[in-house]
Amino acid sequence: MSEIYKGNKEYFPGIGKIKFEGRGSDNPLAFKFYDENKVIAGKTMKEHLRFAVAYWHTFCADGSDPFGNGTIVHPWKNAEEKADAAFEFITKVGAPYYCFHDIDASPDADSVTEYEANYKKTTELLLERQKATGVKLLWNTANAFSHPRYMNGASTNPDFRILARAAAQIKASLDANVILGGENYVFWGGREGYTSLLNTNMKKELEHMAQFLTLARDYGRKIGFKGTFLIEPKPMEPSKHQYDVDSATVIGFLKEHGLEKDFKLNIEANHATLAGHSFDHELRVAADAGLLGSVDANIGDPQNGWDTDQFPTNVYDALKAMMVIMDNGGLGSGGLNFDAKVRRNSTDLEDLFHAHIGGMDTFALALEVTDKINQDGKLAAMLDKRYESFNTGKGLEFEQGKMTLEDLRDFAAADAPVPQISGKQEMIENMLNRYMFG
Ligand code: XLS
Ligand code: NI
Ligand code: NI
Repeated sequence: MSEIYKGNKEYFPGIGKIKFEGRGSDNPLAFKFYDENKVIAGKTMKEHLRFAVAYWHTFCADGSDPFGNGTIVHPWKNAEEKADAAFEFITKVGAPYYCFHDIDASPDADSVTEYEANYKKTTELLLERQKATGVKLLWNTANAFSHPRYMNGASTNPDFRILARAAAQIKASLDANVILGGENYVFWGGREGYTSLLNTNMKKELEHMAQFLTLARDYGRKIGFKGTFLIEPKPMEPSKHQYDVDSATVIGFLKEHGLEKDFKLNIEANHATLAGHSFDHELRVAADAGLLGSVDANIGDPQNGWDTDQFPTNVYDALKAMMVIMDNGGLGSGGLNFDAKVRRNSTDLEDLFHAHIGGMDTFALALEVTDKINQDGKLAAMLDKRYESFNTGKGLEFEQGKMTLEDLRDFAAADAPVPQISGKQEMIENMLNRYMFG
């Protein structure tokens, strides 16, 4: 198993394996906080954080936006060169995982059989490189939103023939997943939604989506997929209204259709903010339902109302996310996938390294601070204390379902005046700053 993967050509010359140099280092191509072997709360940083590189952004995105052509030129052209570049990059940056859409890695084709044949070849390319490096597949997925055929949706398309065409992509992607030993499989419903209710039978579309996911689940299990299926909520963009709006909506949908044993949620920070929530809110809702599966680690820009997919550099937000993730006992088979791209004017290939180093350092810091908070125990104790009236007496009876509404009334009528108890928010916020910078 080689440290750095080398294909026929070196795509990132002059950059070696990114090393941990610590806080004192001013080497921009070194980790200041991410020390993969450092043990925190019984596991290494690498085991806690389970970083993944996203094929679509890092090896495909060319900087184009609705107003401008691509600005970033990639020297890799075909699937094999791209795979070489990908594994060179992933091993240089030291991420244990990667994620991809079918057509990020493999050439698309209108004919299903040609598409499948391409995908088979690409799967072999990827498998060889996984074996040579030890890099693993966190998840793959099918892009059933870019091609014009999906303009009215994939599994929610009003035309059955398009639904079936999407199924061919999902089937092939599950086949590839099993060969590559993927730990999860993702569904992000880019165009599973509507642009106008006037031409949409929402009930029918949602039933189709549930039926489609059920068939995918059954097929995956049949061919030996043992990992977790993940749904990635997002409220809009590209659709005006996407059906998988947020964690709570997806949890309700999974439970309604009996899918909650096989499916969990992949929470993306920028999708949370688009839904009008915070990242930690979405993680918390999923974790509380026992359905937190994985994370797409990125950030949006508060001045932009769209999915800017920026690399996570905000330690405060990452900290609040890590607090939920650690409280959840980690991410299980999930990980932190950088669903993030460099800005359109970050045109050096080296910028891909700066971006990932920053993201990895940000979550490493967040992990360290979360551990400090947990070791100290003060925050957890304050949280417990806030609910202590439910630990004994009538409060406990209420929690145990032993009280009626009349009992509550009688308790209220008999009890002494209730003291005012502060929520102490500012004090807690100050404590967080001390944990971070103290
Ligand atoms: C788009 C999504 C997408 C999924 C994978 O907003 O984040 O990249 O993660 O299809
Ligand atoms: Ni995503
Ligand atoms: Ni996104």
